[in-house]
Amino acid sequence: MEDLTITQFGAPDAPYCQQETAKVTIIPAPLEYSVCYMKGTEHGPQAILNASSQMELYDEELDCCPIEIGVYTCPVLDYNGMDHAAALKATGDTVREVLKRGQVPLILGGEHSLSAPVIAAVHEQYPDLTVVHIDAHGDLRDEFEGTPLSHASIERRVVDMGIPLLEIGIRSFSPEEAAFMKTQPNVAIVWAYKMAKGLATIPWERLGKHTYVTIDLDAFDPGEMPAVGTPEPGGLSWYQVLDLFREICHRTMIVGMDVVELCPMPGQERADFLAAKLVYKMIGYRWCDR
Ligand SMILES: [Mn+2]
Repeated sequence: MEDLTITQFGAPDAPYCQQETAKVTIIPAPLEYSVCYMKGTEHGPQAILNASSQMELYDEELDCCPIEIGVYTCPVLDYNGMDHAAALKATGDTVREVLKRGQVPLILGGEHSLSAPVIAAVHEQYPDLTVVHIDAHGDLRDEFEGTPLSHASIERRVVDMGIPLLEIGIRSFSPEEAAFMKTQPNVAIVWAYKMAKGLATIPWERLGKHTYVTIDLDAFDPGEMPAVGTPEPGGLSWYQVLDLFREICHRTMIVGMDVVELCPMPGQERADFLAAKLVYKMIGYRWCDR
């Protein structure tokens, strides 16, 4: 198990993992610079790839094999010798190459700060972009622990870019974020406690034609997803997140996405498997849901 190094998501046979014919390019991004509590998210992308090799490739809900749309996985990004800013820039540049090929980027994290340069690159191509952020945390601080590049500031950078933002599953929010949010008509928040009580209305009308979806795995309840750096009680369930993602697919065109903050832990391999299967369900809903 420990020596396993899967390089193609789902470990499919050719031709389903070829770069030229793929519809989606998976970018494994082992970024870890500003993690504040539990370290290890740099091992997240490889753990997802490894777990993906154990998945069944048939989707019983969609009655097809989503891998057949063409899912290319590029080599794991190498941040050796780079500082945080350089690593973020390299991540954004990789996304630009993927977009140039007409493919949708799907990034495996790695810490959440990677979403900012990725979203910036997608936004260059789709100026009408909306971001949907599924997370326990608001991530709206102007800076955190002295850096505006922090994982805890990623959505503030999105707001800075002038991109409308819809946050779902939130249950950890600072006073600064609460005050900021109330001044931002372009930011909508769906609180986890309201979802748990069946009282949440999701303002889907805020989505435009093109959408970027970022999923921080700590959005899930820690009972289902224990392997994250900053767990929060009262999270979303597996089927809740799948339903949210499917609804987004029905309402808009997803042109970029990421799954971030997996922090693999010995004895909690179920978390790696959840992340891998989530990525596969996202691909299925995005391309195969007719
Ligand atoms: Mn989070």
